[in-house]
Amino acid sequence: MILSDAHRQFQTKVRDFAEKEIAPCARDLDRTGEFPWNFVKRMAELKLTAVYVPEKYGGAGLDTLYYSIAVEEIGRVCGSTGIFLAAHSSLGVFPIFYAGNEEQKQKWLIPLAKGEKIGSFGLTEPEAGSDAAATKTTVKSDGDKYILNGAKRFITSGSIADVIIITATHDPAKGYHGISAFVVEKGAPGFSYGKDEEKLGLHGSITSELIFEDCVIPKENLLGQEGDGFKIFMETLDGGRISIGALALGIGQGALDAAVSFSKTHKKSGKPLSKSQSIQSMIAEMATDIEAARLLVYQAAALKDAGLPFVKEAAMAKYYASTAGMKAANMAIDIHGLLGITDTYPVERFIRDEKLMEIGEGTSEIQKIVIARQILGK
Ligand code: COS
Repeated sequence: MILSDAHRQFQTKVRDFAEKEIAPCARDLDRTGEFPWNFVKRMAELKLTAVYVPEKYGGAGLDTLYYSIAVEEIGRVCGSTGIFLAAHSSLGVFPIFYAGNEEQKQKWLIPLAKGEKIGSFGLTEPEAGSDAAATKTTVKSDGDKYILNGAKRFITSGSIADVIIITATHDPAKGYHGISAFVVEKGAPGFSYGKDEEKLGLHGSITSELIFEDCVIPKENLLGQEGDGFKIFMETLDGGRISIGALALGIGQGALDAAVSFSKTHKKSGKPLSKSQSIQSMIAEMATDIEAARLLVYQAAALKDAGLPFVKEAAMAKYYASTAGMKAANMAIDIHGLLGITDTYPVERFIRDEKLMEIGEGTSEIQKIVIARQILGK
């Protein structure tokens, strides 16, 4: 897909920022597991924390294609910073942008979009992941308040977020019709944190457990109407899949870049590896897969921007880009040989970070269910 001049200029700007400021720190971030607060501040200054949100609500006033390019370029050098951006923008910001009333937008969307506050999204529970309608967290109405009880798990940026959008059920017997979406603010009475997870990859990203014990929130924190929560979350995930596709694409591109550079600078029998036909074959396969992933991601973004159906295409983009990215990261390690499994080169980090793209925000199996239902009907 040919990008417009404006999209290409934006791509150059984000690439420049990612290469100059984030790339030199990506290895240390992975080693120390420290959250990149300084990059959050820089992304806010560069208006990257809510690229697609209109300027009147604190965003950059651009579109989903710009946003996908931003996530891709940042993911190309650092998966941890990329997942922060994707989770904040697609999962923390979007539900309020999409389903919030004007008062909620003024209160939460503007500071989230400006990057002054961090957003997060609590759907997954210890016993409800892929089956999103099986939410066990309950909500009870109590005068002008709601009382929440339950727990959420594997929540990106959960314990550092200022604003978290969660689901809870009024009545499990009602299935997805009984689920509502709520805004919970840091410090709400009865809201606490379990442990942050130690993960295979994305070490600079925080993955938390959230606990609600008679947690009290005002009635004004309901998003949409009671019972709208499942659909708000499904539609949020539809867009989120584009951003995870973009991140998977970026990480895969990073692995390809590393493999190309290594094959040109390292020799076998006196000749650069890049002169070997078997290496050329691997590079060609990786590059073709990555380009196909890029087309799917950009297409899903362009459809969303045009107001056209994009559910199937977003699921395809996430499924294909994470599969292609994993394959590329694996081949990049093969091209590096044993050096590829050491931390001298970034490819071992890329494969660990990329693995999470196949699982988070809906596994590949879930994406296939979504795609098949769009083609075959339910
Ligand atoms: N976009 C918009 N609406 C959707 C939707 C989507 N992608 N998927 C389902 N819906 C709507 C349906 O249209 C239906 O509404 P109506 O009854 O008015 O038609 C309602 O939601 C229930 O749909 P369905 O019966 O298909 O829901 P299921 O319980 O069968 O679940 C899947 C469908 C598996 C697709 C859903 O549970 C899912 O996406 N799970 C994965 C969740 C996930 O990604 N978790 C990762 C962690 S969150 S970061």
